[in-house]
Amino acid sequence: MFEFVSKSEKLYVASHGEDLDGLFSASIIILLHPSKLKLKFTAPYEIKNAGESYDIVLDLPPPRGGAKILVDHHESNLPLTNRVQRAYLKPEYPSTARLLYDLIREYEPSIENYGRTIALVDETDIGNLDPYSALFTSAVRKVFKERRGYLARISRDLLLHPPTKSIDLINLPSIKKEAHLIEKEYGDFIKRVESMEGGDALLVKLETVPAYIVPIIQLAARRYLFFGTITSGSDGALRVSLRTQSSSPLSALMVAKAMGGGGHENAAGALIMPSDIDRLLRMIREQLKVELISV
Ligand SMILES: [Mn+2]
Repeated sequence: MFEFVSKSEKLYVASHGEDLDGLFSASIIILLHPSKLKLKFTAPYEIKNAGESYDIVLDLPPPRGGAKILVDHHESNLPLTNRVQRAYLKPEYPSTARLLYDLIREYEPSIENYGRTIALVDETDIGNLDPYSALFTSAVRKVFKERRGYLARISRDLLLHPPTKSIDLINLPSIKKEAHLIEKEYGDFIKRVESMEGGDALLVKLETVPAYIVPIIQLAARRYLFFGTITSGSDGALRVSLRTQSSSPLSALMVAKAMGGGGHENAAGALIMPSDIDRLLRMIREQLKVELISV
């Protein structure tokens, strides 16, 4: 893995552009291969059926077009590993960045300078978000949607100012402004989310607030056994993002898979059609008392 990255003349790399894990996994590749690197930030629902091929795919399902190397930790991508020449896919890992770090540290011990940042990536990727990391992730999603080319700058910034605490994330020079804008615009909304009382199961449909606010809304997820957000995706489809407690009788992954999606046991998602919402509600209602609200 390390030899391939350091010896290749040119590298075409795809990484997940919607969260810290994807961004910092890209940072690690930048660190090893600073020149002639073509980085593409994308999302699972975009790359899964794409015909394009890559040298390295990080934290994403491998595309139909294939890849030389896949580094990932999503269990639901295991059936797709036949699309790649070499797959490093370990669902037991909390983050792809940690897996990449472990694959590389033997050859490049200097990477251990980023050990505390990797621990922060782990925390955010297993869903332990706090208001700072949620705000950071919202800002990243906004950038992903509005000016994706800027994400590489954030990946470089993560190497220059390695964050070790969640508050460091929103103080990164490349994201600070965006994070403050979101905080200013949705501050009241954030307070409302923080005061949600909790319960069995809740689905939140976003109608008046943008989809990039989802990570902030998910701060309420730990107060519910089963928690979901529904946002509008492309061409009429809805994007469902699910979070569950390990004590929930229904896991996020079970439900996401039944709806044609995937992810991790307690953090998963799917693209569905509006007509599928009833089926989703029925499936949850069999096990839990569920409420659907719009915000
Ligand atoms: Mn990840």
